[in-house]
Amino acid sequence: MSEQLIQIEQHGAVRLLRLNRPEALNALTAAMLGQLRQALEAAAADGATRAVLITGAGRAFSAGQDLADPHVAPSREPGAAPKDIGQILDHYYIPLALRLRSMPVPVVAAVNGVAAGAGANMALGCDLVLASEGASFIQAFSKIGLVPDCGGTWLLPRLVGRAKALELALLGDRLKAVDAERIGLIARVVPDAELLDTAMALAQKLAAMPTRALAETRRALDDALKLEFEPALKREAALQSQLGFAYDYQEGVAAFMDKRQPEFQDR
Ligand code: LHQ
Repeated sequence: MSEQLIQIEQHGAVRLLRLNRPEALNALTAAMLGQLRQALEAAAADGATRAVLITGAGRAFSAGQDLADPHVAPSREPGAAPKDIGQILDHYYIPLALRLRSMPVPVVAAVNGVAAGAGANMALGCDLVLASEGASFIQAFSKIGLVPDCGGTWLLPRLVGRAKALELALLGDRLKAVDAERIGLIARVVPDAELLDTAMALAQKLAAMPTRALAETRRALDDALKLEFEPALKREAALQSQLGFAYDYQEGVAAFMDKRQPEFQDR
Protein backbone atom coordinates (compact mmCIF):
# COMPACT_ATOMS: atom_id res chain seq x y z
CA MET A 1 0.00 0.00 0.00
CA SER A 2 1.33 3.48 -0.81
CA GLU A 3 2.43 5.75 2.04
CA GLN A 4 -0.34 7.79 3.66
CA LEU A 5 0.94 11.30 3.05
CA ILE A 6 -2.52 12.63 3.84
CA GLN A 7 -4.25 11.03 6.84
CA ILE A 8 -8.01 11.03 6.54
CA GLU A 9 -10.45 10.81 9.45
CA GLN A 10 -14.22 11.23 9.49
CA HIS A 11 -15.67 12.97 12.55
CA GLY A 12 -19.43 12.97 12.00
CA ALA A 13 -20.01 15.32 9.06
CA VAL A 14 -16.46 16.74 9.22
CA ARG A 15 -13.64 15.25 7.16
CA LEU A 16 -10.25 15.84 8.74
CA LEU A 17 -7.25 15.86 6.37
CA ARG A 18 -3.84 15.83 8.04
CA LEU A 19 -0.69 16.59 6.04
CA ASN A 20 1.58 13.75 7.09
CA ARG A 21 5.31 14.13 6.38
CA PRO A 22 6.28 15.48 9.79
CA GLU A 23 9.99 14.62 9.41
CA ALA A 24 10.22 17.20 6.58
CA LEU A 25 7.77 19.68 8.17
CA ASN A 26 5.09 18.44 5.76
CA ALA A 27 6.99 19.84 2.78
CA LEU A 28 4.86 19.14 -0.28
CA THR A 29 5.97 16.44 -2.72
CA ALA A 30 4.24 15.50 -5.96
CA ALA A 31 2.87 12.35 -4.31
CA MET A 32 1.54 14.33 -1.37
CA LEU A 33 -0.08 16.96 -3.58
CA GLY A 34 -1.68 14.14 -5.58
CA GLN A 35 -3.09 12.54 -2.43
CA LEU A 36 -4.35 15.87 -1.11
CA ARG A 37 -6.15 16.57 -4.36
CA GLN A 38 -7.72 13.08 -4.31
CA ALA A 39 -8.78 13.57 -0.69
CA LEU A 40 -10.46 16.89 -1.53
CA GLU A 41 -12.25 15.34 -4.53
CA ALA A 42 -13.48 12.49 -2.33
CA ALA A 43 -14.71 14.91 0.35
CA ALA A 44 -16.47 17.00 -2.29
CA ALA A 45 -18.17 13.90 -3.72
CA ASP A 46 -19.33 12.54 -0.35
CA GLY A 47 -22.80 13.88 0.43
CA ALA A 48 -22.37 13.07 4.15
CA THR A 49 -19.34 15.39 4.47
CA ARG A 50 -20.44 18.95 5.19
CA ALA A 51 -17.12 20.56 6.20
CA VAL A 52 -13.40 19.85 5.71
CA LEU A 53 -10.68 20.55 8.26
CA ILE A 54 -7.03 20.62 7.18
CA THR A 55 -4.11 20.49 9.61
CA GLY A 56 -0.52 19.22 9.78
CA ALA A 57 1.10 16.32 11.64
CA GLY A 58 3.98 17.16 13.97
CA ARG A 59 5.36 20.63 14.66
CA ALA A 60 4.60 22.28 11.31
CA PHE A 61 1.58 22.92 9.12
CA SER A 62 3.66 22.80 5.92
CA ALA A 63 7.07 24.14 4.83
CA GLY A 64 5.74 24.54 1.27
CA GLN A 65 7.12 22.88 -1.81
CA ASP A 66 9.70 20.18 -1.04
CA LEU A 67 12.86 21.86 -2.28
CA ALA A 68 14.70 18.54 -2.39
CA ASP A 69 12.30 17.22 -5.04
CA PRO A 70 14.42 16.51 -8.15
CA HIS A 71 11.69 18.04 -10.36
CA VAL A 72 12.09 21.36 -8.54
CA ALA A 73 15.64 21.64 -7.21
CA PRO A 74 17.98 23.33 -9.69
CA SER A 75 20.69 20.89 -10.77
CA ARG A 76 24.14 21.58 -9.36
CA GLU A 77 25.78 19.91 -12.36
CA PRO A 78 27.55 22.49 -14.52
CA GLY A 79 25.78 22.86 -17.87
CA ALA A 80 22.66 20.95 -16.76
CA ALA A 81 19.45 22.15 -18.44
CA PRO A 82 17.34 24.38 -16.14
CA LYS A 83 13.96 23.00 -15.06
CA ASP A 84 10.63 24.62 -15.78
CA ILE A 85 9.18 24.80 -12.27
CA GLY A 86 6.11 26.57 -13.68
CA GLN A 87 4.98 23.15 -14.84
CA ILE A 88 4.75 22.00 -11.21
CA LEU A 89 2.41 24.90 -10.55
CA ASP A 90 0.31 24.15 -13.64
CA HIS A 91 0.10 20.49 -12.79
CA TYR A 92 -0.32 20.50 -9.01
CA TYR A 93 -0.77 23.86 -7.30
CA ILE A 94 -3.22 25.60 -9.62
CA PRO A 95 -5.74 22.71 -9.56
CA LEU A 96 -5.28 22.46 -5.78
CA ALA A 97 -5.86 26.18 -5.15
CA LEU A 98 -8.89 26.18 -7.47
CA ARG A 99 -10.35 23.08 -5.82
CA LEU A 100 -9.97 24.56 -2.33
CA ARG A 101 -11.73 27.71 -3.47
CA SER A 102 -14.59 25.80 -5.13
CA MET A 103 -15.31 23.10 -2.57
CA PRO A 104 -19.06 22.59 -2.08
CA VAL A 105 -18.46 22.66 1.69
CA PRO A 106 -16.61 25.11 3.94
CA VAL A 107 -12.91 24.41 4.50
CA VAL A 108 -11.22 25.25 7.81
CA ALA A 109 -7.43 25.34 8.21
CA ALA A 110 -5.95 24.60 11.64
CA VAL A 111 -2.40 25.92 11.29
CA ASN A 112 -0.53 24.04 14.00
CA GLY A 113 3.01 25.35 13.36
CA VAL A 114 5.02 27.04 10.66
CA ALA A 115 3.30 27.53 7.29
CA ALA A 116 5.82 28.61 4.64
CA GLY A 117 5.71 29.27 0.91
CA ALA A 118 2.96 27.35 -0.85
CA GLY A 119 2.11 25.81 2.54
CA ALA A 120 1.19 29.26 3.85
CA ASN A 121 -0.86 30.17 0.80
CA MET A 122 -2.64 26.83 0.79
CA ALA A 123 -3.76 27.60 4.37
CA LEU A 124 -4.72 31.18 3.49
CA GLY A 125 -6.83 29.87 0.58
CA CYS A 126 -9.09 28.05 3.05
CA ASP A 127 -12.33 29.68 4.20
CA LEU A 128 -11.56 30.09 7.91
CA VAL A 129 -7.96 30.02 9.10
CA LEU A 130 -7.23 29.27 12.75
CA ALA A 131 -3.67 29.14 14.03
CA SER A 132 -2.06 28.08 17.28
CA GLU A 133 -0.12 30.68 19.27
CA GLY A 134 3.14 28.97 18.27
CA ALA A 135 2.31 28.97 14.56
CA SER A 136 3.77 31.38 12.02
CA PHE A 137 3.43 32.34 8.37
CA ILE A 138 6.36 32.88 5.99
CA GLN A 139 6.13 34.09 2.39
CA ALA A 140 9.44 32.31 1.84
CA PHE A 141 9.49 32.78 -1.93
CA SER A 142 11.60 35.94 -2.15
CA LYS A 143 14.36 34.25 -0.14
CA ILE A 144 14.84 31.75 -2.99
CA GLY A 145 14.32 34.14 -5.89
CA LEU A 146 10.64 33.40 -6.59
CA VAL A 147 7.29 35.18 -6.39
CA PRO A 148 4.43 34.13 -4.09
CA ASP A 149 2.43 31.31 -5.69
CA CYS A 150 -0.47 29.01 -4.87
CA GLY A 151 -2.64 32.14 -4.95
CA GLY A 152 -0.39 34.33 -2.79
CA THR A 153 -0.30 37.33 -5.13
CA TRP A 154 -4.11 37.35 -5.27
CA LEU A 155 -4.81 36.52 -1.65
CA LEU A 156 -2.32 38.71 0.20
CA PRO A 157 -3.38 42.19 -1.00
CA ARG A 158 -7.04 41.23 -0.61
CA LEU A 159 -6.53 39.96 2.92
CA VAL A 160 -4.22 42.60 4.34
CA GLY A 161 -3.93 45.43 1.76
CA ARG A 162 -0.99 46.36 -0.48
CA ALA A 163 1.33 47.77 2.18
CA LYS A 164 1.32 44.69 4.40
CA ALA A 165 1.16 42.31 1.42
CA LEU A 166 4.34 43.82 0.03
CA GLU A 167 6.03 43.79 3.41
CA LEU A 168 5.31 40.09 3.80
CA ALA A 169 6.09 39.12 0.20
CA LEU A 170 9.23 41.22 -0.32
CA LEU A 171 10.92 40.49 3.00
CA GLY A 172 9.79 36.88 3.38
CA ASP A 173 10.12 37.19 7.15
CA ARG A 174 8.31 35.08 9.72
CA LEU A 175 4.96 36.52 10.88
CA LYS A 176 3.76 35.21 14.24
CA ALA A 177 0.17 33.93 14.44
CA VAL A 178 -0.84 36.72 16.82
CA ASP A 179 0.37 39.32 14.31
CA ALA A 180 -1.31 37.44 11.46
CA GLU A 181 -4.60 37.77 13.34
CA ARG A 182 -3.95 41.44 14.16
CA ILE A 183 -3.45 42.41 10.50
CA GLY A 184 -6.42 40.35 9.31
CA LEU A 185 -4.44 37.64 7.50
CA ILE A 186 -6.20 34.90 9.48
CA ALA A 187 -9.43 34.63 11.45
CA ARG A 188 -8.30 33.57 14.90
CA VAL A 189 -5.37 32.54 17.13
CA VAL A 190 -5.95 29.94 19.85
CA PRO A 191 -3.74 28.45 22.56
CA ASP A 192 -1.58 25.63 21.19
CA ALA A 193 -3.23 22.85 23.21
CA GLU A 194 -6.72 23.95 22.12
CA LEU A 195 -6.15 24.34 18.39
CA LEU A 196 -7.50 21.07 17.07
CA ASP A 197 -10.52 20.94 19.41
CA THR A 198 -11.42 24.55 18.65
CA ALA A 199 -11.02 24.06 14.90
CA MET A 200 -13.02 20.83 15.02
CA ALA A 201 -15.82 22.53 16.98
CA LEU A 202 -15.87 25.31 14.40
CA ALA A 203 -15.96 22.80 11.53
CA GLN A 204 -18.80 20.91 13.26
CA LYS A 205 -20.69 24.17 13.68
CA LEU A 206 -20.27 24.96 9.97
CA ALA A 207 -21.28 21.38 9.08
CA ALA A 208 -24.63 21.91 10.80
CA MET A 209 -25.28 25.11 8.81
CA PRO A 210 -26.88 25.44 5.34
CA THR A 211 -23.93 24.11 3.31
CA ARG A 212 -25.09 25.29 -0.10
CA ALA A 213 -25.65 28.84 1.14
CA LEU A 214 -22.15 28.84 2.71
CA ALA A 215 -20.49 27.71 -0.54
CA GLU A 216 -22.46 30.32 -2.50
CA THR A 217 -21.46 32.97 0.04
CA ARG A 218 -17.77 32.23 -0.53
CA ARG A 219 -18.26 32.34 -4.30
CA ALA A 220 -20.27 35.56 -4.16
CA LEU A 221 -17.63 37.27 -1.99
CA ASP A 222 -14.80 36.19 -4.31
CA ASP A 223 -16.74 37.21 -7.43
CA ALA A 224 -17.79 40.55 -5.93
CA LEU A 225 -14.11 41.55 -5.79
CA LYS A 226 -14.19 41.90 -9.56
CA LEU A 227 -17.64 43.52 -9.79
CA GLU A 228 -18.93 47.08 -9.51
CA PHE A 229 -21.50 47.72 -6.76
CA GLU A 230 -24.67 47.41 -8.83
CA PRO A 231 -23.71 44.14 -10.57
CA ALA A 232 -22.79 42.77 -7.14
CA LEU A 233 -26.25 43.72 -5.85
CA LYS A 234 -27.84 41.97 -8.85
CA ARG A 235 -25.70 38.90 -8.30
CA GLU A 236 -26.90 38.75 -4.69
CA ALA A 237 -30.49 38.94 -5.88
CA ALA A 238 -29.94 36.13 -8.42
CA LEU A 239 -28.34 33.91 -5.79
CA GLN A 240 -31.09 34.74 -3.32
CA SER A 241 -33.66 33.68 -5.95
CA GLN A 242 -31.99 30.29 -6.34
CA LEU A 243 -31.51 29.73 -2.62
CA GLY A 244 -35.06 30.88 -1.93
CA PHE A 245 -36.35 27.90 -3.94
CA ALA A 246 -34.11 25.46 -2.05
CA TYR A 247 -35.02 23.29 0.93
CA ASP A 248 -32.72 24.95 3.46
CA TYR A 249 -34.46 28.32 3.22
CA GLN A 250 -37.85 26.73 3.89
CA GLU A 251 -36.36 24.75 6.78
CA GLY A 252 -34.44 27.70 8.23
CA VAL A 253 -37.51 29.94 8.33
CA ALA A 254 -39.79 27.14 9.58
CA ALA A 255 -37.32 26.31 12.40
CA PHE A 256 -37.12 29.99 13.38
CA MET A 257 -40.93 30.29 13.49
CA ASP A 258 -41.26 27.00 15.40
CA LYS A 259 -38.46 28.01 17.84
CA ARG A 260 -36.53 24.77 17.15
CA GLN A 261 -33.11 23.83 15.74
CA PRO A 262 -33.10 23.61 11.92
CA GLU A 263 -32.02 20.45 10.11
CA PHE A 264 -30.37 21.59 6.92
CA GLN A 265 -29.92 19.23 3.95
CA ASP A 266 -28.88 21.11 0.81
CA ARG A 267 -25.34 20.71 -0.36
C1 LHQ B 1 12.41 20.96 4.03
C2 LHQ B 1 11.68 22.08 3.65
C3 LHQ B 1 11.32 22.23 2.29
C4 LHQ B 1 12.42 20.24 1.87
C5 LHQ B 1 12.03 22.21 5.73
N1 LHQ B 1 11.71 21.28 1.44
N2 LHQ B 1 12.78 20.04 3.14
C6 LHQ B 1 6.24 25.75 -5.92
C7 LHQ B 1 6.58 25.02 -7.08
C8 LHQ B 1 7.83 24.98 -7.64
C9 LHQ B 1 8.92 25.43 -7.20
C10 LHQ B 1 9.23 26.08 -6.00
O1 LHQ B 1 8.27 26.61 -5.16
C11 LHQ B 1 6.99 26.43 -5.05
C12 LHQ B 1 6.34 27.05 -3.93
C13 LHQ B 1 7.05 27.06 -2.62
O2 LHQ B 1 6.51 26.60 -1.68
S1 LHQ B 1 8.57 27.82 -2.55
C14 LHQ B 1 8.92 27.91 -0.85
C15 LHQ B 1 9.40 26.59 -0.29
N3 LHQ B 1 9.62 26.66 1.12
C16 LHQ B 1 10.64 27.31 1.70
O3 LHQ B 1 11.44 27.98 1.08
C17 LHQ B 1 10.78 27.13 3.18
C18 LHQ B 1 12.04 26.34 3.49
N4 LHQ B 1 12.10 26.00 4.91
C19 LHQ B 1 12.44 26.87 5.87
O4 LHQ B 1 12.69 28.03 5.64
C20 LHQ B 1 12.50 26.33 7.26
O5 LHQ B 1 12.64 24.94 7.20
C21 LHQ B 1 11.27 26.69 8.11
C22 LHQ B 1 11.27 28.19 8.41
C23 LHQ B 1 9.97 26.29 7.41
C24 LHQ B 1 11.33 25.91 9.45
O6 LHQ B 1 12.58 26.15 10.06
P1 LHQ B 1 13.06 25.24 11.28
O7 LHQ B 1 11.96 25.15 12.26
O8 LHQ B 1 14.35 25.81 11.73
O9 LHQ B 1 13.25 23.77 10.68
P2 LHQ B 1 14.43 23.22 9.73
O10 LHQ B 1 14.79 24.25 8.72
O11 LHQ B 1 15.50 22.65 10.56
O12 LHQ B 1 13.66 22.04 8.94
C25 LHQ B 1 13.47 20.72 9.50
C26 LHQ B 1 13.66 19.70 8.41
O13 LHQ B 1 12.68 19.92 7.38
C27 LHQ B 1 15.01 19.87 7.74
O14 LHQ B 1 15.45 18.59 7.35
P3 LHQ B 1 16.63 17.85 8.18
O15 LHQ B 1 16.82 16.57 7.45
O16 LHQ B 1 17.81 18.77 8.17
O17 LHQ B 1 16.05 17.67 9.57
C28 LHQ B 1 14.70 20.68 6.52
O18 LHQ B 1 15.61 20.51 5.48
C29 LHQ B 1 13.34 20.13 6.14
N5 LHQ B 1 12.61 21.07 5.33
N6 LHQ B 1 11.47 22.85 4.73
N7 LHQ B 1 10.57 23.25 1.85
